Amino acid sequence: MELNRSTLARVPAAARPRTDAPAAGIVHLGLGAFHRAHQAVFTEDAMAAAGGDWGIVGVAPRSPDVFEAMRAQDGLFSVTTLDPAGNSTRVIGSSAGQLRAAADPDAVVALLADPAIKIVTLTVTEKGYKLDAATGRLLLDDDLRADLETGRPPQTVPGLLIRGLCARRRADAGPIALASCDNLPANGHRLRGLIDKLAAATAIGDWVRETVTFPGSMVDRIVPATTPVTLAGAAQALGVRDQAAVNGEPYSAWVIEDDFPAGRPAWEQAGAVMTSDARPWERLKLRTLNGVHSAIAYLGGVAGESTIAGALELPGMREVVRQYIACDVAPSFEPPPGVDTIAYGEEVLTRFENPAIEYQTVQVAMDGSQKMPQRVLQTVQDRLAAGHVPRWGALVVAAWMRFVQGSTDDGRALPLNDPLADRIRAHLAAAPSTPDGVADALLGLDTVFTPALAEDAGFRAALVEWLTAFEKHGVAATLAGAA
Ligand code: CS2
Repeated sequence: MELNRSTLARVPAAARPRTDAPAAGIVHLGLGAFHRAHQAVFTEDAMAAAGGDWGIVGVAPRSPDVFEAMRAQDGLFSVTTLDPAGNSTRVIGSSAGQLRAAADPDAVVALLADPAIKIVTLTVTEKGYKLDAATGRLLLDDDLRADLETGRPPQTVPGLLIRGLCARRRADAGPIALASCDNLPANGHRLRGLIDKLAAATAIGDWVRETVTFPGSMVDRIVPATTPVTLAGAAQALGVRDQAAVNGEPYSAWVIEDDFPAGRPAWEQAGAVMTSDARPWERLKLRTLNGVHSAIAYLGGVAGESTIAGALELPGMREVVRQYIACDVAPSFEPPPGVDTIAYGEEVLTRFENPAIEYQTVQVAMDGSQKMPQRVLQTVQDRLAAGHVPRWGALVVAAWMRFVQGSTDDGRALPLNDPLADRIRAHLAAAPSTPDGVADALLGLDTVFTPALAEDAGFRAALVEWLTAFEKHGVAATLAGAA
């Protein structure tokens, strides 16, 4: 039997939703596991504590799977918290409908023009924003151009948002907040910049400036991709099948800029922190948590480890990432008041060690061209600007360069799942496969490396040194020797 409103009575009482079929107030773009284990839970808890019509209409950009599953289940799904001290599962009831952008873009546009909708949240991943990862500038590719210049149903996220905002203005549906919940630096400012630029071309620029806000936020919870084991665990805990189940770690955090002109759920009553500037928190999290996650993923992946927790057990790995945090990450920025970056980094390592999470190295490794700039390269750049060649930062970049060559040290294939995959392969194929050749080929990717970074001789030398060590000894022995 499937989870849905009519089978809820079979679910243990303590696991049932804390809200009851709320009316829609939020549209969320990106129905992935992260959203379901994060914003959907905060919003349900906020409504349970303080009420309000803040049901979430979830929009799946492309993939039909989650959309179909949630639709069949009346929008219900469960979140299991994987805690070494004991798991707990609860059904989340904050959903107020589902749409598929690819199949029904007009319905999404109509919803954005509905006065009941007061907030749009986004988890569309780094690449969804069509921004140059190195500089944050708009990437006007063929897809986005077609969305803007032809009357076709929009296929990109920026195209969809602009079309929706134009419709909202025509309908005079009032103010709205567009809140990015992706792991981008200054995500609110980036989204504002993107929409401002596109809005100017559609003559709604003034209206956007007066009516639309772009609160930034730092989002944090480790949510591995759902597997058959996730579904089996959820079925056992609930007594009914749940095809949209997700797992997450016990830790969960959300720091949000309080700039919602048409109101918002009482997220602070659900544990979120409302602030006037989330950027210091985003930088701390991106450079420390995500940067170290990527470091472990590339080093561990090439050494043949399939999970982050497993990769942390490689001899030397913990010591090397601690050096990276202490020598390169921590000195690269001012942390938020009262936070010590090294202590934060230790907490992050403890979270990564959670054996129940089984986060795949290849999952973190994907889209490296979009992730490396804000996670690692800005750290490197800030250290170089301060007159230090960041030895450990260079190791992390070299590990990415080694990973994208496509095989583990013992010759097994590694996936290159990245929007720049073709360019990366072409750059590598055009250069000699020596450490110097690989470094130069990949430093030439101008949407990943800024000119200042690509032309820094000290940084290049450090990269070549690590790539040479990988070639001679492999990653595992390099880590063991470096620690
Ligand atoms: C991870 C993140 O897959 C990845 O790239 O680094 O999804 C990470 O688990 C979250 O940002 C944690 O909040």
